[in-house]
Amino acid sequence: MTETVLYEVTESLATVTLNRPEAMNALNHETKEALRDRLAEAAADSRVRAVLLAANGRAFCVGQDLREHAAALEGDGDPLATVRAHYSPIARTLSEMRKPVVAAVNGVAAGAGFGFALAADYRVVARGASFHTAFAGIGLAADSGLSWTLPRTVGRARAAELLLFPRAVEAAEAEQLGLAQRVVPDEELAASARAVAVELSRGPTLAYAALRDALDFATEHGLAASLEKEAELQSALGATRDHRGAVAAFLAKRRPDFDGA
Ligand code: T3D
Repeated sequence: MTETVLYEVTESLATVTLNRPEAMNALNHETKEALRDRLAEAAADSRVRAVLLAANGRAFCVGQDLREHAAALEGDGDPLATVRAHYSPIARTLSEMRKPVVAAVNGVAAGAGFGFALAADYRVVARGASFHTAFAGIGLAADSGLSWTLPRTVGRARAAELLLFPRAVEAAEAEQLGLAQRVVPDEELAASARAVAVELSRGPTLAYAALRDALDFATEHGLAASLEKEAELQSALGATRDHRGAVAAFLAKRRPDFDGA
């Protein structure tokens, strides 16, 4: 049987690939379980220093598999229990792992698929791809962290517009809004996204984790507290091999070699 999520570790990069191309990578139970577990594996593996989230086929991910969801609506129990069981843990792992995450957005990213892409640190987006909140179109609000990440990325007013009036946000607009950090021709997506992820996988992993912390902290706190957080994080990084080695490399006019420690 074909695996719905592929997982590969090459050197210090883990690549997690959604692999239900015939279903536009809609998230059925099996795919959600596999995605949640593979991402947790990448987060816990100390050899892995960056994660690339990619997808096979013409879509990135169209969110919940609505055929499966329709069946769940007819059954007993809470048909939305999957939000706590799958969507929230996946969004948290993507957002909180101690290493950077790159999303290669090859096609439409809708609903939870949009949420997962936005939980990444860096989105490389194919010119033919798009983002679609989708939720209100089926009478839902938001999950997979979208109510948290979207206003932080595009501002509250634009987030409200995109959530209240779901529509396809094409790549060019996504770049203007900050949803896409890099837009590339469709045929260059795989190589471009991989190059970004490989570069991050060879970088100062602890500094990247601290940057995640600092950015998240600063969105919730004032200047004084954020300055204190910066000082705390910089002090901790001062003791790392990567920092000391990079300073020595700079003075010796060499390129630094980071090993993530
Ligand atoms: O359990 C819970 O529900 C809670 C969790 C929620 C998390 C979520 O993600 S909720 C949001 C679910 N997703 C959606 O509502 C998106 C639904 N899809 C669309 O709005 C559109 O398909 C797209 C905007 C994503 C893409 O449009 P387009 O024109 O490129 O494609 P299409 O023609 O609409 O769809 C192509 C096929 O994919 C079609 O099937 P068919 O007619 O060829 O047999 C369509 O039904 C199918 N498809 C698209 N999205 C889904 C789907 N099948 C199942 N589930 C889907 N989400």
